[in-house]
Amino acid sequence: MSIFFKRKEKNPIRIADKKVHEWKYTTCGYCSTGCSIEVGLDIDGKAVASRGNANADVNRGKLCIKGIFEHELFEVAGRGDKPLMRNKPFEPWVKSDWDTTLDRMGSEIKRIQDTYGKDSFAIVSTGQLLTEEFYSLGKLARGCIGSNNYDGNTTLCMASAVSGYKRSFGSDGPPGCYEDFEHTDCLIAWGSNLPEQHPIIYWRLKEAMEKRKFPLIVVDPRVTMLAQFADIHLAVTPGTDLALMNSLMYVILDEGLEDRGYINAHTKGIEEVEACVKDYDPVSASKICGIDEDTIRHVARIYANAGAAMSIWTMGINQSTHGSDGVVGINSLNLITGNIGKPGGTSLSITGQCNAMGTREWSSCSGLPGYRYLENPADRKEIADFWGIDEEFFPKKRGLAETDIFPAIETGQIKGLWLVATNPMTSMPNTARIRKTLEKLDFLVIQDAYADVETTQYAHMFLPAAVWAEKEGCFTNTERRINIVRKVQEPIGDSKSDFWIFKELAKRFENGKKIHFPETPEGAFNEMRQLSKGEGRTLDISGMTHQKIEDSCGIQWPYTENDSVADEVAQGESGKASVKGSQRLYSDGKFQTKDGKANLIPLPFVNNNEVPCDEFPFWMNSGRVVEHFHTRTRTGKIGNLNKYSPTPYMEMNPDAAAELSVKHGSYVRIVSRRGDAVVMVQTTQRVARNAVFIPFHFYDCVNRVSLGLLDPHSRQPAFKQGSIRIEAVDQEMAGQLNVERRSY
Ligand SMILES: Nc1nc2c(c(=O)[nH]1)N[C@H]1C(S)=C(S)[C@@H](COP(=O)(O)OP(=O)(O)OC[C@H]3O[C@@H](n4cnc5c(=O)[nH]c(N)nc54)[C@H](O)[C@@H]3O)O[C@H]1N2
Ligand SMILES: Nc1nc2c(c(=O)[nH]1)N[C@H]1C(S)=C(S)[C@@H](COP(=O)(O)OP(=O)(O)OC[C@H]3O[C@@H](n4cnc5c(=O)[nH]c(N)nc54)[C@H](O)[C@@H]3O)O[C@H]1N2
Ligand code: SF4
Ligand SMILES: [Mo]
Repeated sequence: MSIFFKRKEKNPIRIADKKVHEWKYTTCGYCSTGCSIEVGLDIDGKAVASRGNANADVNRGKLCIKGIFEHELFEVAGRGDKPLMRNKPFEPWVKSDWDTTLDRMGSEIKRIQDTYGKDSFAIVSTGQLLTEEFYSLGKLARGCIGSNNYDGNTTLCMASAVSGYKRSFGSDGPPGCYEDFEHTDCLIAWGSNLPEQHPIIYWRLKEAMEKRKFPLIVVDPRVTMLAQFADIHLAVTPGTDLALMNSLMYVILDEGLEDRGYINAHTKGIEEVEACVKDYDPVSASKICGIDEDTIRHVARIYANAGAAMSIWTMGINQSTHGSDGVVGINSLNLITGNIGKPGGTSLSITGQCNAMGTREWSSCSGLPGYRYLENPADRKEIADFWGIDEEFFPKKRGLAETDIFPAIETGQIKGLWLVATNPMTSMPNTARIRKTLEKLDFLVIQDAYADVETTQYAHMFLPAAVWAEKEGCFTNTERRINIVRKVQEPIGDSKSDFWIFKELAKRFENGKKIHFPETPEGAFNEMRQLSKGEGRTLDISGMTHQKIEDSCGIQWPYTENDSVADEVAQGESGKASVKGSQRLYSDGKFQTKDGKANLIPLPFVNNNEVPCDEFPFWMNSGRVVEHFHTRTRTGKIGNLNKYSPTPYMEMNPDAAAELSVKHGSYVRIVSRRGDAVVMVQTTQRVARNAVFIPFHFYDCVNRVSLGLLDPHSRQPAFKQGSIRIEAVDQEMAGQLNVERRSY
């Protein structure tokens, strides 16, 4: 007889029947994890549900809370459905049609360029378009408009990782993959809070740890959710990770724990690094980074003695004045222990936006498509010939980064700006300055899926874009996996795909008549495949097609034509349709430098952080929460996300709060050298007594106050370090302000 009783169904959980008629394959458009999603459509073709795709190696049927409600983002308030024009900001908008709008845009760009020079019109894009759209925008910006001041919001995000990869390995491109969790013997997470920011990568890590326990070490000044799950939490003094890295290398080299064979065969510069880290013995370093000397030694030994060890990192490293150096430091730690390109031994930046990789690869933002350089004459010629234009049209070196474009507007060097899928009035540091900067523009165009984004206030023109799965094309995720967004429904109203907008605007320029803009994203993808071929190119996608990508739920580059032929032969025997691509880079120890060796670079730590003082006694840290994405243009309008985090708030240590007589749930004013903001206090031991943490998702909040000093290599702002004081405010007025500020 069964030992189980048949349970009486008292309150059975019922999942509402969404009346799904058909499920369509696509890829999540929020973070860079790259989850495969299926969107459920009802009989009328309306998106009513989302679910994870069980065959996808990345997410294996799972989604995080943002993915689960992603089908709701199409039809929320504020979507742009008509092109809008006006003569001056703050005047009423006039609805327009596409031809008139794009004609005016083309003639305004030409007028500004003819009057003030080619580079006086700037373009700032994003990490959230499809790769084929990025490639087309590159053609338009570099090949037709020809302004050198063309960059992306990725300067706020991944620029330090790109710069650090290039300095260490000679090229951008994350060398590892999620499967490395299943092979590693030790993992350090630097300034990365996976459970909230990359929940499905976290789930992969947790699964791997449950199967085979290995130490997880988290370096973060705050007790994040990931820190709570860690074996060792190093609550580093903000902005001093570099001193800690140097000290770990000191111990490893001092105790002979390094991999000499690997260092000699595959790297250069060890002598310089040895000389530099001599200044960072654990006693000296502990005074800088706040981690005690024994712990530094202990962590160094665990890492170096592990069979395979890996480091992952995100914004805690990138968004600092030492961002690029921090990335190089992590790479060096892995190089000296022989942990690059082997299963479980790697240096893996966790990317931010869904397609921050795609823009690095194909948008021509910092160069030319396919990791080519403006500085390289052969690259300029190759692309000019391929596109059918004169190579002299290209500038010979990269122009301004996003964070230098705004100051150039201030000085009058730049007169016109086109923002594509980015919302700097909320996301840039020191927004009071950004506000004044935008007011100086002769001509500002916003191209966004939502007409109510804050930056639109200052615009002369608004172009309504289709969003996410109203379009078709690819995203590349953190582990170099190209996955496909399939169109599941038509764009709303008169909005158009960014792909279409770029193609049509190109017709307004002389070179637009010479350069071919394919009619479909697949046509653009085929051009990219051709450009990716070549001896020694890591970014080779020539073996991929849109269909093959969908059949495989994503393929990791490089994936060459030869790989594809080999897979087809193997598939003929096995009958399987899916292929994998390449899991790791540099497994052969050959890097993208002239002599094939990786660079070990000495990194002396210069403390230029804005540290707390008598007047501004608290460290101010900022970041994210799981249910919101960036400036909330999507998640702020989705009930099941916004309801969990509707109010701008600040984490504050209860002892510090008691000292200042600040109550949990009350409002305070935070003040920095830049400005002030009002936030609600949440007391928690997650933050140290002299530190606060504020989610950056809200308008008129933390970025009124943030510093944003720039990294010298990557030009990425230090969002994570700065200092503030906390003042009392009238509670009623603050509450009212809070209601007014919440635009949705
Ligand atoms: N839910 C959600 N997920 C997202 C996003 C989102 O907006 N919402 N955005 C996506 C994007 S674009 C990005 S870039 C990623 C960001 O992903 P993460 O970088 O993981 O997220 P953040 O909260 O910005 O910052 C991570 C951590 O850096 C720590 N930190 C601050 N200062 C330092 C320091 O000096 N040293 C170290 N070691 N750590 C420090 C902070 O305390 C914080 O816990 O998330 C992606 N995923
Ligand atoms: N204080 C502080 N500030 C930060 C950070 C921090 O940690 N702290 N993090 C920084 C980081 S890492 C990042 S990545 C930035 C993000 O900063 P932003 O890029 O400015 O923020 P988003 O809200 O993602 O803006 C993207 C815009 O694109 C629109 N959009 C979405 N999909 C499409 C599309 O398909 N086409 C078009 N045309 N538009 C679309 C959205 O509606 C939205 O308005 O913020 C940075 N700012
Ligand atoms: S983890 Fe990232 S990619 Fe996956 S469902 Fe969540 S937001 Fe989307
Ligand atoms: Mo980001």
